[in-house]
Order: sequence, then structure tokens, then C-alpha cells
Amino acid sequence: TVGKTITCKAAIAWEAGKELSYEDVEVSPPRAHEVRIKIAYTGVCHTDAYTLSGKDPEGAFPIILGHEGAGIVESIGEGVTSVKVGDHVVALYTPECKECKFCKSGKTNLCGKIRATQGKGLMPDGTSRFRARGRDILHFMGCSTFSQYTVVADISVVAVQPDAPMDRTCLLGCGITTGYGAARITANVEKGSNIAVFGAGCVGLSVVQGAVAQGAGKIIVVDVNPAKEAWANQFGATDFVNPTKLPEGQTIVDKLIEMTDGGCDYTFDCTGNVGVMRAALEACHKGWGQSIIIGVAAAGQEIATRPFQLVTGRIWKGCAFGGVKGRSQLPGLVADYLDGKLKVDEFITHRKTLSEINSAFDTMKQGDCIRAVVDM
Ligand code: NAD
Ligand code: AHE
Ligand code: ZN
Repeated sequence: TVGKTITCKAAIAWEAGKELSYEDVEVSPPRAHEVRIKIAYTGVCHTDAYTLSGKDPEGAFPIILGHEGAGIVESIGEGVTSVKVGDHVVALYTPECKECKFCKSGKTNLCGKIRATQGKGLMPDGTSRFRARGRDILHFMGCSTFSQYTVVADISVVAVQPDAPMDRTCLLGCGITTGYGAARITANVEKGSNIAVFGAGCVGLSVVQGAVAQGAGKIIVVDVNPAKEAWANQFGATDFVNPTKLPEGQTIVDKLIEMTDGGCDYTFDCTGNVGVMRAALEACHKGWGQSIIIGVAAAGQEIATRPFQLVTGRIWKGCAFGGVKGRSQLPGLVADYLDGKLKVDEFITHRKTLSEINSAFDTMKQGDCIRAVVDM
């Protein structure tokens, strides 16, 4: 049977820098190898605000943002075998086709199959499933979770245990998985190693959680917001440093090198600030320290350091979605959550409805928000 177009509510970003508009959207049925999901909950990530601001070189409008969502499969297109109607799912902005050069490399979680169209805000066949006010609306990061119904590629969705509450599993769609994976997969922090995490938002606190699971030694959180010290402690950090409160003449790099007898084994940028990225690299131990960039910097921003920092053995790298392969590995994270081994509830500081989503963006900018979860 041929599916029908659904009219539902979405928060549409018509223009960069403007508030989202809560209004009707028409969502076409899924085509071959596509899945239509009834989104139950979505988180709001800093990256949604970044693209809305107009600073994302790939950002185009009008668009339906959101990439941290969980829901239930409403219908499937021809050829879909990996999920079925009624499955509880999480949308994946890093898809996993299991057959492209990237997926088969064993070296990365990045999948190349649909990246080109995803970056243009389109489905893999080059068209959109959203219409509003008589216009096509773009998709975002292959997810567009700020709509009550969305359509995604079948490689961009994973079924998870139905007993896991979706107001929690949505956060595994980005923030928590990103930080936790960066510590456990990308860095693979060894037992006893000293680490520093710059930025204690959802991503940074998730790095802390991953480092604790790996048995790290010192876990030093660096944040300019003093209120983040209590958060860092709650997730298992051993130390907190506010770089704005250091004595005259001491830099954050000096301070971290002093605290770790020569430098950190691993550092993580979870701020998106290129100056912080440089400090994170230079706070690494000579000979082997690795710095992992997670934060997303605005268009035009570039990183710099003296090449001597790398000549003397420091390693600069980065990751998307924590290096996690979504379809293979997300169900395991959901199981860890259900077994009490992975904190998720603790990240939720605010709850909103879809019609209130603009206030979720405001709260995120105020600094007392770790994650706002939106009830669709
Ligand atoms: P957030 O805004 O909640 O957290 C950022 C934290 O950094 C805040 O606590 C802030 O006080 C702190 N900070 C800001 N400037 C600082 C400075 N100069 N020194 C130290 N701390 C500073 O953001 P989030 O949702 O946790 O996301 C963090 C970053 O990661 C964002 O740039 C986001 O776009 C990016 N991100 C990347 C990926 C990925 O896959 N690579 C995934 C999710 C998010
Ligand atoms: N489009 C931006 C880059 C944005 C970016 O780096 N996105 C991350 C995920 S952030 C999630 O909150 C990502 O997945 N990157 C890998 C990829 O393939 O997009 C730009 O600068 O062009
Ligand atoms: Zn995100």
C-alpha cells in the first residue's frame, strides 16, 4: 500500500538568526530505503544553535533542525529490512551503511554513502520529504528531529530496546554518545592516564563519564563557568580548574602541565573555541599526549600551533559522534543505560514542549542547562 502524506507540527527555521516557527508541515511517505519516524522526544544540541546562527558553512534555509531524537517507526519504504513499523528507534546523523569504503575500513565511524546529499539537506535521491507554505523545506544532518514526523534513510536509524524510555534514549543520538565514545573509542584512554576535558557541557561531562569507565587517573575539567565544578564532580572528575581564576602570569597550559608532571596523556576540546583547542594540544605530554577535537568551530575559524608541538610527539585528532558506529554500537549503549552502567537521566536539566522550543535555545545559552529534552 502506498503511504499517505502526514500533516503535523514542526519547528521550522525559515532564516538564519531568527526564531524557529511552530507550524504545520506536510511529511511525504518514505520512498525506497527510507523510514518515516514519529518522533517522541528530541534533545537540543549546541550544534543546532550553531547552524541556526548562520555560522555553519553547510547551513541552508528553510530547514527543520534537530538531530538528537528518538521515536517509533510509523512506516517504511520499499526494501527496508533493518527496522519495522512499531520499532523504537534513535535517528543517526552519522549513518552506517556497512558497505562503503569508510564502513569497511575498520578505521572510522564516518560513512560515505549519503554524506553528499545529507550535507545539502536532501534525502539520498536529491529531494525533500517536507513541505510548508507551499515550499520544500530542507532536512538537517539526515535527521530533522524538530518535526513530529520525519523521514530518514534506512542507514540513518537504529532500533533499540523498547523498554528504554525515549526521553532518555534521544540523548544517545548525539551529546552523550559523542563524549563517551570520544573517551572510550577515539582516545581509548588507558587505565591510570591523566586527562583534561575543556568545556563541561553535555559532551564534556560525557567524556568524563567515559574516562571514569576506562579507569583514568586524574580527570581534570576546565571550564570558565564556576557552576560547572559541581557538575564535573558529580560525573567523577578528580579536579576542576577555572582558567579565568589562575594567578597572574600562569596560563591554563602551565597549570595542567604542573598538575600532571609534564602534561596530560589525553585532552579533549568540548568548547568549539579554536584558542581552547590550541591550549588543549599544548597541555599534552611530550612524546605521546593526544588531543581530541570534538567542538565545532564557526566557518572561517582555523587552528594553529607551532609544528614543534607535533615534532615532539603530540598528536592532534578529532571525531564525530565519538567514533561510534550507530547501528552496530548504539543498542549496546542503551543496554548499558538500562543496566545502570551509563548515566543519562542526570544530563536532563530542562523539559519543554515543541511549541516552547525557542526557550530551550535560550536556556542553552544561559549556561545552567546541560540538556533540554523536548516532548513532541
Ligand atoms: P555546551 O555549550 O553545553 O558546553 C560547552 C561548555 O564549554 C560550557 O560549559 C562553557 O562554559 C564551556 N566553555 C566555553 N568557553 C570556554 C573556554 N574558553 N574554556 C573552557 N570552557 C569553556 O555545548 P555541548 O552541547 O556540550 O557541545 C560542546 C561542543 O561540541 C559544541 O561546539 C558542539 O557543537 C560540539 N559537538 C560536536 C560533536 C561531534 O560529533 N564532534 C557532537 C556534539 C556536539
Ligand atoms: N557542517 C559543519 C560541520 C559540523 C560538524 O562538524 N558536525 C559534526 C557533528 S556535530 C553534532 O552535534 C559531524 O558529524 N561532522 C562530520 C560530518 O561528516 O559532518 C561545517 O563546518 O561544514
Ligand atoms: Zn549534536
